[in-house]
Amino acid sequence: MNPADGTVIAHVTEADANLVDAAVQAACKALRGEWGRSTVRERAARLRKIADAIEGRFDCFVAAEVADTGKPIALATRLDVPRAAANFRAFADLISTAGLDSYQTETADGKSALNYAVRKPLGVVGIITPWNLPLLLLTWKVAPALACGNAVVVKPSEETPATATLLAEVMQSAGIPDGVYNVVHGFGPSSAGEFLTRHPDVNAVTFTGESQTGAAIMKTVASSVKPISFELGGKNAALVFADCDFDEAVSGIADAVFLNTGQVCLCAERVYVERPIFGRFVEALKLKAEAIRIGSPLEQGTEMGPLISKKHREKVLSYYRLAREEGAQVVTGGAVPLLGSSVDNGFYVQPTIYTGLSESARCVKEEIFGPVSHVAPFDTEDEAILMANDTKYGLATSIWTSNLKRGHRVAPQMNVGITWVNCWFLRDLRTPFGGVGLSGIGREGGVHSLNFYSEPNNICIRL
Ligand code: NAD
Ligand code: 6OH
Repeated sequence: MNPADGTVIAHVTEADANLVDAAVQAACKALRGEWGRSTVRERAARLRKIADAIEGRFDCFVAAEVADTGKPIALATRLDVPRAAANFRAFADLISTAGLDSYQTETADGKSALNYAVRKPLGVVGIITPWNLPLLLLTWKVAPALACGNAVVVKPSEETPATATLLAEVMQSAGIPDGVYNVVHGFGPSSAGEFLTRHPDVNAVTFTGESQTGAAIMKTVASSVKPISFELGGKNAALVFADCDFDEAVSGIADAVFLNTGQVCLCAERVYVERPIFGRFVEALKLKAEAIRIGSPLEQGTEMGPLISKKHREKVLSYYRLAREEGAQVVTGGAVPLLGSSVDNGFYVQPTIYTGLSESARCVKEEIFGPVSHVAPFDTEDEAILMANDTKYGLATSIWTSNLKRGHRVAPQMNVGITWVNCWFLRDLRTPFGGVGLSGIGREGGVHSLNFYSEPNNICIRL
């Protein structure tokens, strides 16, 4: 369904257990063939070809992503599709230069042994991804999995099946052997997602999505003790100190709250502002929110599209109602915009800012995943740190200050996987990415991805 106008754009076949099994068997067969014997150099070259082929069909990928998600064409052009190509190039580079441990070992008899580890693929990796950044998050896992020599079966979100399918065409054109990249479509429970995680020949599962879904997948994979990597939800804080560069902080926070209609796991749904600038900051953020151009994703000037689905809009609107019940002051938004065009049938909501909630309010504790944030004042650095950390999630924080010492002092005290100082969602693909608590298990990115998607085999030779 097109979230921008509620029309059906395509039908997708739901994979049953037999079709999932066929995909897994195709992957097993590929591992026994040419792909299983491939060298690092060959795989790196193929990954670069995939990146080139994505760029060769750039407009197709943008169109598919925009149709599936309703995100503005400018955003898919700037973020999603370039990152997909970058993911393949990054892991082509990383696998080409990655080393592993080696130790010369002295033995009791005065002789020695040589230990060295080699990197082996896991085998068949099941990859399950969400709808918010469908191609970006899928390729973030497919690229390192292929770099390490695995075969994959991917199950994209039922909301956003198109780009994973287009990627299969790209794989063929880039010379990836049949069976190395397989796509199955469908839902999660009692459908393709569960069949994939349950499959005995799937050697590892990597998942990005909701924390609750992560818990369900963990139960399913427990009986076969599969390695897992989970990138889950967030209820991320931003700390704005009075000594920040004010305009830079307002723009940065507006981005951190509203990008992709607030549907980025890293988005800041809790903003804490030092009291001397609180009033001025809230006013400036309100002006930013009200200036966002909401509209058809196909128009170049559009800055905010709809939410992903009717169901998700109902969830976000239920939090907009709950915020009022919990005693919030509505600074701006809180409703459905009326745009006076065909997009009024789409799943839009207004960018929304609240103040005045208690720190124990559900709207301050639970992930909403929409273009909404609560802004609260703080008086001391210690108080700000305590409030930021008072959550069961732990994905990302951003800190806004011109005091470099403060930035260094506060950043390591954040109970999260990623802290940005004077920026947000600034990515270097070599860095560890992931969360603590309800936000995930494990890290992907750089060598951390290589370590998840491969198994070291230590070889010890008596000299
Ligand atoms: P979701 O958990 O509902 O679905 C994600 C995927 O899991 C889909 O493909 C779905 O079909 C599948 N799935 C659902 N139940 C399953 C089951 N029982 N077994 C196997 N597969 C199952 O998540 P969503 O609504 O698509 O995405 C939004 C959520 O993802 C938010 O919570 C967001 O914070 C999180 N997210 C996290 C990150 C991160 O890097 N930490 C990145 C993006 C999104
Ligand atoms: C979540 O919605 C965004 C995740 C981003 C990444 O995983 C990334 O690598 O940038």
